[in-house]
Amino acid sequence: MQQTAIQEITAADTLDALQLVKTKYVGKSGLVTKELGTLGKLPPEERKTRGAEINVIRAAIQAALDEKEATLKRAALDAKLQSEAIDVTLPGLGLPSGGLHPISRVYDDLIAIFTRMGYEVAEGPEVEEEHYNFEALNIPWYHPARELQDTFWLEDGRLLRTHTSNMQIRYMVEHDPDLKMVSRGKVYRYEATDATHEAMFHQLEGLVVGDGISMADLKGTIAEMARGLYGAGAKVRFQPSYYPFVEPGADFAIYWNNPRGESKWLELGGCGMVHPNVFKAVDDLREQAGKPRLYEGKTGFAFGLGPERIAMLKYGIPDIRYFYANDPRVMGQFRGELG
Ligand code: FA5
Repeated sequence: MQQTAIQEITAADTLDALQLVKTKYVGKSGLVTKELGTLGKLPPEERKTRGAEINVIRAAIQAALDEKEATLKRAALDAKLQSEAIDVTLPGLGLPSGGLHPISRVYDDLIAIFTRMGYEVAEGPEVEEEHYNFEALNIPWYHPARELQDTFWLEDGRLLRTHTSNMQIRYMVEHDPDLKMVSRGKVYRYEATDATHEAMFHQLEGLVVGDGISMADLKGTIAEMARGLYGAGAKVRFQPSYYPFVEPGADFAIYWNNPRGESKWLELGGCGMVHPNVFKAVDDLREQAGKPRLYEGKTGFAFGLGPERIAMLKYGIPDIRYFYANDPRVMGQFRGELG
């Protein structure tokens, strides 16, 4: 029995297997234990020698078990340390990382340029009252300009703002002149989409109000923005245009060589000198809110532009709809710092 037990102990290659052998021989109802239990039936003279014999066998088996257990435990510990060891020569694991959307990148560039020039950054609602989107901006209900910006209406009479110019009004109602403000955000128009038009897009609005502000200040500001975006060689172009909330009004374009060697005039947005009717509408709203009328007689300029146009040219994206289609083949190119 001792021999088979030792063989089985040697063969046991896991702690579990060893435990089975242990139970089989020296457990409570193991073979050796049972053998000891038979001693009581033997005559007293045999009992002593037989007992001593069995104890020797039991001690040998127990010693073999203990030794094997220690060996197996050491092996298990070694394996564990081995698996936890750090191999500094292994190549690192690539972690998937997100990235900023190209529109966010362009916005960040623009905001940085304007905060450097001392502008405050404001944010306002996308669901807007008709008054702030149209009336206060000198666009009464019968005005044909409303058709230039086809509108998503809500059942409660409010609308999805068609431009960020609502922020001109909201900001002037809240803040006393003089001021310099930029505001970014989503705008919505009920129009058919194509490569350069989306129903949801973004705008950056700018507003400066003070005394003796002139068209020259406006042109200088747009030129400074262009240089901030595209470097010292950037050129800007203004063409007369009509927006009810400015007089005179203009569209502006920037001439730029992009990284792919394309140079072109990029029609970016509209601008102009704040219309006196806008200041009057602001003072009316301020008066209703118990605030002093501080705007009539002031001068100011405003502009609004589309960052999608900048991003399309900067990153060589041929169709505005790619920005919002969530196609990983497109947006996957804007991971990390790339771009
Ligand atoms: C306006 O929205 C005026 N609020 C801009 C303004 C502000 C004028 C302050 C004067 C003073 P307009 O509709 O032209 O203007 O839009 C301005 C810019 O938004 C456009 O030049 C273009 O860059 C972008 N834009 C207009 N419609 C879309 C569209 N459907 N998809 C993408 N970009 C558009």
